[in-house]
Amino acid sequence: MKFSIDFYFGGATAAFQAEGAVKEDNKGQVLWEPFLERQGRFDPEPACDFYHRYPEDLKLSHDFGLNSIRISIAWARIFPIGAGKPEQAGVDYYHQMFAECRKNGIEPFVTLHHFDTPETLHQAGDWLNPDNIEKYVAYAKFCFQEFSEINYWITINEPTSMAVQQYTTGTFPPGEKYNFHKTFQAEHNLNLAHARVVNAFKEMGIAGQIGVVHALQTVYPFDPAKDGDIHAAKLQDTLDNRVFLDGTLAGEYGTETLALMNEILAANQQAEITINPSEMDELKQAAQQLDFVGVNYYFSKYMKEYHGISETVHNGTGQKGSSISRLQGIGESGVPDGIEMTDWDWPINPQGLYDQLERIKTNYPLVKDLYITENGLGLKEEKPAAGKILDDQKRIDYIRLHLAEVLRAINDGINVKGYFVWSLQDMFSWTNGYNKRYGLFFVDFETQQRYPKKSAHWFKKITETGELPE
Ligand code: BGP
Repeated sequence: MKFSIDFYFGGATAAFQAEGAVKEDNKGQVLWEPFLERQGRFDPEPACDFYHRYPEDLKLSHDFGLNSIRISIAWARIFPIGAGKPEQAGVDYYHQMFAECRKNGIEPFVTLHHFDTPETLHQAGDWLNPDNIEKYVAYAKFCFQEFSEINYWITINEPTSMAVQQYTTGTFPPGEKYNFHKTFQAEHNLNLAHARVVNAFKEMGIAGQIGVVHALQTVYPFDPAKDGDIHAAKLQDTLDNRVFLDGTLAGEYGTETLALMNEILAANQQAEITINPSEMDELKQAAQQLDFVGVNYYFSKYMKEYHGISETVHNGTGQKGSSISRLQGIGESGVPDGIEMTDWDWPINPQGLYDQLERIKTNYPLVKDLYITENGLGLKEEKPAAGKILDDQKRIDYIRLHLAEVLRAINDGINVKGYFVWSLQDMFSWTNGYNKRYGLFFVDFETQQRYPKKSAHWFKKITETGELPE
């Protein structure tokens, strides 16, 4: 079993994490800038300076056999305060960068929103404010008309990461914790924003395809023999995955999804969310028209029954075992014996990727094509000595095991058409800074020099043969 000749292999990036140049060419501020400044943990500038170094990174992609890339457009480069008059310098920049992709034989998969809401709109209520949804739709329509060179569009990257980390774990700005009402309202509003953009894309008759990217965390009961653990897994799955899968891939919330959501809200004495019936028609229409779904997969969760108050501690340093996740009315995350953890406390479980793909095929029959839009391993790494190649065998092992699950899924008739490694080159991590590196290419953030890692050479072999090398 091999990957087909037209399979997309690429590196994934995101504008705010890669570009740097946050104040250049009249770019507007995004929600992270004041938030990171208040935290004082790390500076989003210069990132890996993709804004200036994209020709080199695209050439490296080409030289290492990649035929595609995930990139996002920074909304605040086009509309510095989220709406109004477009900023020509930003528009020109993306045209030039997309042309450079083509020059290198790289197909760009372009995300409209990758965690970087303009600060002005964040201040105005972010995804909880319906007016911001309209501004997002206007921005998307502008991009569809302007960037006709793009064939693959993605509405939103990981809506779950936005909603849950903004209002449940507090690791994304505004940093609010345990507000499940706001979390679920934002989840529904993100589904609606996505749906309106898909429907607009189709109404406008834009050539090309449109999809959405979900972070899926496969949730298992810690002890499959315990009813309490089984139920805790369903509740966590509702918070992380189900509301989005149902909303974007089926266009309707299942009865069980709604019941579990309301159970969480009731257990936290928080009000139910508002869902207007006409919005459900929009969700349905979008699900029927969606061309593909992207799956970002890194880890699984193992849930235990828990009846205490919420308590979460984020491991943002890579100190193994420093995280805690106990959510009132949901459950507690545990680590079963035999499951390897990353330094950031993410349980490694390649089969979780297969299980998610299989679940989408079984439960969401409207879905057409699938892509793995992010998968990879964060490691603490040092610059290789002169003339040496950084040995990231652990990353190779991780990617190999996950790609084997992708091949298994394809073999079982699941239509996966591409795989993007997170990340193309080293950049910063939203909640962990610069010391969690994922790239195929090591970046010296002082000099911005790139150094291909062992994984880049290994990955090249797959792109040449379609087979998984040892
Ligand atoms: C996804 C994001 C990426 C990237 C990745 C790695 O959630 O879409 O932007 O950051 O996760 O996560 P982290 O940086 O938290 O290790």
